[in-house]
Amino acid sequence: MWCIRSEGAAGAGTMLLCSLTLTLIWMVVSGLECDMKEVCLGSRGVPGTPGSHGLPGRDGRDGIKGDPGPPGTEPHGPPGGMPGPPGRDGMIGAPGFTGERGEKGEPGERGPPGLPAYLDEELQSTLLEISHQILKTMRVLSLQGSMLAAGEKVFSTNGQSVNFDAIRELCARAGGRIAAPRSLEGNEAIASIVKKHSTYAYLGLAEGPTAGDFHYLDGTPASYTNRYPGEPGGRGKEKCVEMYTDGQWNDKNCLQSRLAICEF
Ligand code: MMA
Ligand code: CA
Repeated sequence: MWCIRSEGAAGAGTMLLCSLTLTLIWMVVSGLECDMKEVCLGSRGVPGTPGSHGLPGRDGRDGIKGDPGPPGTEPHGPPGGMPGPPGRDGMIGAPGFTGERGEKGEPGERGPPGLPAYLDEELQSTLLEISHQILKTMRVLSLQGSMLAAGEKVFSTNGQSVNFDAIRELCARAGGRIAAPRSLEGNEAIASIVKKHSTYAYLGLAEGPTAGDFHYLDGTPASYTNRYPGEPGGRGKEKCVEMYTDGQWNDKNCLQSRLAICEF
């Protein structure tokens, strides 16, 4: 806005009126205030250039803690990363299978000298107790007809009739051998079993290369015989020996089914 001051001349008075009128009009149009002693004229100036930025404000207070982020998508570290240190040892596993039996070790050192067995009262007492128990067991088995004691031997049968080789095998599996009479007592014991089962039995004897020459299965010659009259009559063709129900013997082929009697 610019102002023209009044100087009092006639032309100037007209001009003043004109200026005053324009000023008033301007004042109404533009809404500008003006001192009555001054004539205000002009238009709004060009805006000045923007001031420079002020200094940065102070940091604000910390915000509230955010929610945890989603799990990462890389299960392992980024490619090219160094491997981590080894993990801790796992739990102890289940026991493995039993290994093969090792070789027998060296004999241990000789123990301290002990009492002779006959002076060891505890040992003697234990042996006596065992022999009593065995005697009782043998009495029970004899009562039931499961065994027959004769001299040093015990005879027994499973009641089955099979061929000579099968009898030898089953007696060996039982820890004994096919019964062979070596005395009258033994022959009568075996004969009692044969009579009881009403069937013939093979004996533990075999014919050698010479016809009529019989021996035990360990090769020793038969020291006791109880031949049926006229036997052996097989002339070398009947290699086994059977016992009749009267206890007498007959040479016989080895493939018949005969009662299996074992001795122990
Ligand atoms: C059968 C056989 C022989 C036995 C005679 C006795 C025929 O053969 O058992 O071993 O000697 O009978 O007669
Ligand atoms: Ca015969």
